[in-house]
Amino acid sequence: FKRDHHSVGIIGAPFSKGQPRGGVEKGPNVIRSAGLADKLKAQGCSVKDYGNLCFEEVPGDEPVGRVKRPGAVGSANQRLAHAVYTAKTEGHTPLMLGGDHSLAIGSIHGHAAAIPGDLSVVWVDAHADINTPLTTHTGNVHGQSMSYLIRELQSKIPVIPQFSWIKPCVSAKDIVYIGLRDVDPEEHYILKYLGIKVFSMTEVDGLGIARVMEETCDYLFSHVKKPIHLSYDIDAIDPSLTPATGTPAVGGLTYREGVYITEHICQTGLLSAVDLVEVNPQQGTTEAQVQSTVDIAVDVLLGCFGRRRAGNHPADYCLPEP
Ligand code: NNH
Ligand code: MN
Ligand code: MN
Ligand code: MN
Repeated sequence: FKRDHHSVGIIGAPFSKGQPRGGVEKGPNVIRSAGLADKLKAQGCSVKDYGNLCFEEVPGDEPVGRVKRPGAVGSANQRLAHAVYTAKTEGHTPLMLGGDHSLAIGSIHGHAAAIPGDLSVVWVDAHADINTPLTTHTGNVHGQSMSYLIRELQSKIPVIPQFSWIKPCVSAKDIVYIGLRDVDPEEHYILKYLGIKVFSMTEVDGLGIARVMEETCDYLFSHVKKPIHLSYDIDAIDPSLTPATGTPAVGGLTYREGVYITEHICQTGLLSAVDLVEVNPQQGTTEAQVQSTVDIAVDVLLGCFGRRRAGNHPADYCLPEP
């Protein structure tokens, strides 16, 4: 297998207006404070931290139909798309620290713009985040991100002026979902209608995570090997382990399954950009709950960038001579 040394471009996206709960904008700083950059360097990565993006206040940001905060969400994602495009173009593997999952719109958009062909998306989440503006019950854009990006769904997406810069850039056949267990009926219909590959928690239970990952890669690599965009919502992991998140859903991935996914994707050599979203320190009831959530988020990211539980050593290591 390949052992590629990533240059990681960290982009903090302290944004929370794709959903109603405050605190998720603190995600980038709490994840950094857990020592992410030093740990990545210790395992052989180079790291460029681009810092946190600044998002503008959008006055009078009234809903468009059911879609809440379209101005703030649209402009934050446009800014993020540019940042991810820049990091990718400068030779880094963008690592976007959210913030809520509406940020996947900008992250995937910027990634797609920076590579010559198409990309594939591995979406690890309890939720499908594929509601259209017309199917959403909550109006929260973090539950709609994928709908704006999938080419085959565009005839079902009404015009939202603040989102007019978004060009659908992902094909339905290039998407794999892992970890689903809280899917709205309309989302379930959309997944079937588009024939999207889904490994829900039922498949994780039935096949085991090793076969799920094997089948994920067989499926994605059956034609050309496209660069992978991994969009990892921390609520994919069981809330007993990662409780500090806005919409916890029981029956999630174990720590081992959550990390195995990243180890497996790393060893394909095709990982091209990563999102880690929905860590919300204000949703933890104790300091230990927050710490556990953040520590697991960091371990997930270390797995993305070369950490293996069997152990690691620098490529140029030499045993000391007596
Ligand atoms: N499906 C719901 C919605 O559309 C919940 C989405 N919440 C998430 N997604 N946390 O990852 O709002
Ligand atoms: Mn999500
Ligand atoms: Mn492209
Ligand atoms: Mn989720």
